[in-house]
Amino acid sequence: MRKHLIYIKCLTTMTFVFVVNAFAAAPLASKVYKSISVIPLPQEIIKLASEFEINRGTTLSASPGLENERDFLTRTLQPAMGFSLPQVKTGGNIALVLDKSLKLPESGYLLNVDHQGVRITAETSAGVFYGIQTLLQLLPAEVYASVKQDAKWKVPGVNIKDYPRFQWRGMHLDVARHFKPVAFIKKFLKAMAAHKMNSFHWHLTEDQGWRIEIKKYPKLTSIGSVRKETLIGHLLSKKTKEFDGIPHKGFYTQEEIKDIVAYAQRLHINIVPEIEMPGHAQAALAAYPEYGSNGQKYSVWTQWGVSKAIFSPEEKTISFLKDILVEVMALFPSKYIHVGGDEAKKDHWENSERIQSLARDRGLANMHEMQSWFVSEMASFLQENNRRLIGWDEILEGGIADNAVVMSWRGDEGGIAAAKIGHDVVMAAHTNTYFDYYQSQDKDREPLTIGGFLPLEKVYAYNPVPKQLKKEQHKHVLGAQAQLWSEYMPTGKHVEYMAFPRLSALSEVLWLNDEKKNLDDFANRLSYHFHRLAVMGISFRPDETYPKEQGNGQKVALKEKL
Ligand code: TNX
Repeated sequence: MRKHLIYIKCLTTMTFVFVVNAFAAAPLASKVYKSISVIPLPQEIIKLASEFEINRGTTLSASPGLENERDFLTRTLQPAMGFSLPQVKTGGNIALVLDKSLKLPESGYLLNVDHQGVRITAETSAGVFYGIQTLLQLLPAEVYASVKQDAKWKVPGVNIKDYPRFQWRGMHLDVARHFKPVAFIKKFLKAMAAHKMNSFHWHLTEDQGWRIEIKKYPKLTSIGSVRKETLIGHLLSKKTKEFDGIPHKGFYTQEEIKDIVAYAQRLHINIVPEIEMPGHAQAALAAYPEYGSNGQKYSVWTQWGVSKAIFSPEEKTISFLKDILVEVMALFPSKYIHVGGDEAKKDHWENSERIQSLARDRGLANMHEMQSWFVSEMASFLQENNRRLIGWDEILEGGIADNAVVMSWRGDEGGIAAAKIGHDVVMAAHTNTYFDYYQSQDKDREPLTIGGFLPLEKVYAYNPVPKQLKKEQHKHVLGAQAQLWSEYMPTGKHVEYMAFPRLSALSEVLWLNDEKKNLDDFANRLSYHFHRLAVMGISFRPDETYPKEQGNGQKVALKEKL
């Protein structure tokens, strides 16, 4: 059992530092939890005896360059407080300060609260932003409400020094199987930011729908964003498949995407767009069959699983996809552009004389090498445009493109193999990060999912740096992310149910150093964090295991809540 250290400093003439084991010293620990239940837990907290009250008289100042962070704080507090904090140039009771001399790890910050006020200091605006998120979590959960309270809020005295363990703290969301509106995306981004997560992987194209407007190829959305109907129930549950007869459609215009990207930037979240290739291409090929591999006419897929529809590896298709990436790059400033690469069934390549002869001309031994050639074309194109390709771990098969980043989903193995040969990796092992899996083994009470079982504890236990890596290879692990594949998540509410509270657990995996993690301590803080999620209007899955004293033994069908 790892020890979890909380430093408690009493502001007296003498300073006492108690080292508290959250398991052993329950009474003292629980006092701390009442006032401090920040998720993810800061790296170092020293609790002070004094406190500060935020009220109508409290002023706010911000260094030049922190206008966005200042506005974020005032905008967040205003609805609940019923007034905006008055601003002063310098020396506010709440002071947001940029200080280039701190020498904290990347995105780190210092947060000091005492009877005189609140001071958040960091080298970067991102650091200040994370300090603000911590400050919000030192306040009552009601700060996230939009009901005017004319608040007088006590902030507990603390000295916090904090910084993230990983630079990639991600969530993926599949909006292709089931489209989600702009308002939901923004709500989700805001909730991510509250957990100090900074990378949103937006899965925009699939067999079952193309969700991003591309001006040069309008049929991608006029045809590719609409499917006639959707499979009812689980893919594997019945011999005769039934469909709902209801068209499912939706896409984001470029204007909407720009708006979401700008919104995310204000929350210090980078959006990594994903355009799937060469597989998961059926919706695109329904619109433009000429870029397929066997001349087949398609319609946008109405069921789940992996379609055999695959882009052809011919020059004209490569140009088509590069045109699409040009528009994608114009919309997304992200250094990383995701091109999928997963689950590409090669049957139509194998069976095509034309593609076999192309392989011979290119000196490629098999269709894995053909996929590798395909991905390398995209990698060099992205690199010429000063971006980096990222793809699912299948991009290792047949030889990985220079400079490509691997997203390791089938387990840790892909990530280990890639890091060993010097490639950067993002860990996304389905065993610990697939939030489309069941949250409980009592499956009858849960909404239908794709399968699997991923309880909160298993998410919390994840260590994105595999033991097999040598110390000098650790730097290649950029971080990790969880996946929300939406075959069985038709609504935003349903996504929230699958995401929370597992996202809260993941945020701590990604932020807090591994040796400081402690499941029981997290569970205690989570019991208060649930109030925050509720005030934010998030339809989280109520947790019956943690904290142990909660849960009245009543078993309700959780799926009825959706
Ligand atoms: C595998 S993970 C997929 C997705 C599915 C998911 C369901 C990956 C790269 N591909 O297309 O939605 O499993 O869990």
